[in-house]
Amino acid sequence: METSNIASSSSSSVAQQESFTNIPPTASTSTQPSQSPQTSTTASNEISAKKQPVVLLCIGMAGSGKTTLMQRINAHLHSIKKPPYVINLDPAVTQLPFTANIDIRDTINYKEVMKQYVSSWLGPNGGILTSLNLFTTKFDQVLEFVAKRAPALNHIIVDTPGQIEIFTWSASGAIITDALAATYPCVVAYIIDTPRTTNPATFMSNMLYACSILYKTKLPFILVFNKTDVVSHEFAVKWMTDFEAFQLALQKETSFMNSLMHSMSLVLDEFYQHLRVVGVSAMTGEGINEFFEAIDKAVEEYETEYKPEIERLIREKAERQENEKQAQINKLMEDMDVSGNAVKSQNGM
Ligand SMILES: Nc1nc2c(ncn2[C@@H]2O[C@H](COP(=O)(O)OP(=O)(O)O)[C@@H](O)[C@H]2O)c(=O)[nH]1
Ligand SMILES: [Mg+2]
Repeated sequence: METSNIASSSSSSVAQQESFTNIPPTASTSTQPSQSPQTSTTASNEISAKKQPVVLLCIGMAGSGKTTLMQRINAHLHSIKKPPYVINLDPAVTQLPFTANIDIRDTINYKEVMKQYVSSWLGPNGGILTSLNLFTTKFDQVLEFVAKRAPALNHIIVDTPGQIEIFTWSASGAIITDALAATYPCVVAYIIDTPRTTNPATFMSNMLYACSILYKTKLPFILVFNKTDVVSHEFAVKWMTDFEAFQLALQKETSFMNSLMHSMSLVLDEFYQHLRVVGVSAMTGEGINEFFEAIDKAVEEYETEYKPEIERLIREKAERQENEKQAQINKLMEDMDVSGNAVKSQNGM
């Protein structure tokens, strides 16, 4: 398969957009990137001590309003003359309300990926996953582009695919997240469709999902209740801070799962302690200042709690790689010595 066919021939790039070199040919045969671009190049680097822009990862279920919120954040930051660097990682989105500096769609043609992998019956989700995997093979280039612009930036905002699990549970998603978090303060904004979460059972399953993402990404986390122009998020705050109130709401639901939900809500109570909650309307802009205040607090948390841990992991990984390298060199030396002896004995020396 020709990988160049996958690379989009889109000529819609505008001046500020970055352009990539072709996807390496090996990318066409592998749908699972195997190594982090960041760790392969800068594994031994400490996180830079100078002030770095904040990376804001917008994650959430399809239709929760990630893209609309990205546009709101983008507009807000432009209005205060601090334009962000914008990355779109959703290959299947048809229209973006903002111009991305880096757009996965300029490099990967999602429809072409689906066609070319038709023999393996790639459905829409498989197409998005494969596109993301192919893009991840180029993520070192993305990091270079970002690094060049970083000194002049305050924010890097990242839109992720509509299908939440593709980003949060794929190898590519983890590689991209880890690579960004290894260099920049990184914050997850988990976007929730508030009007569709007013049922206690739905609310709890959404919270459990958020909980799993928190533990998966291990990054500072903001719960963003979106669409507050339709339904206020007060009920959610009440449920999260007043355990009895949530139990009462649960009891009103006559369901065979009540006791299970009761036990799970006990677990979630602990999870809520680690969260920042804001209500916004991406549509009207309501709550956007509180949202930015939450980001500032999350960055403080990153600096004091997450950064030392990430640095420790990077150091450990670098040491492990160094040890492995040394072991391989030792093995090579031994092998050379053995073959040298063999040559000597063959020559009767
Ligand atoms: N009323 C209202 N609708 C919103 C808001 N944010 C997003 N939407 C709508 O929700 C739908 C999904 O939004 P989108 O940003 O594409 O969601 P995504 O799939 O998470 O990127 C669109 O129809 C948006 O217009 C909001 O704050 N209020
Ligand atoms: Mg979207």
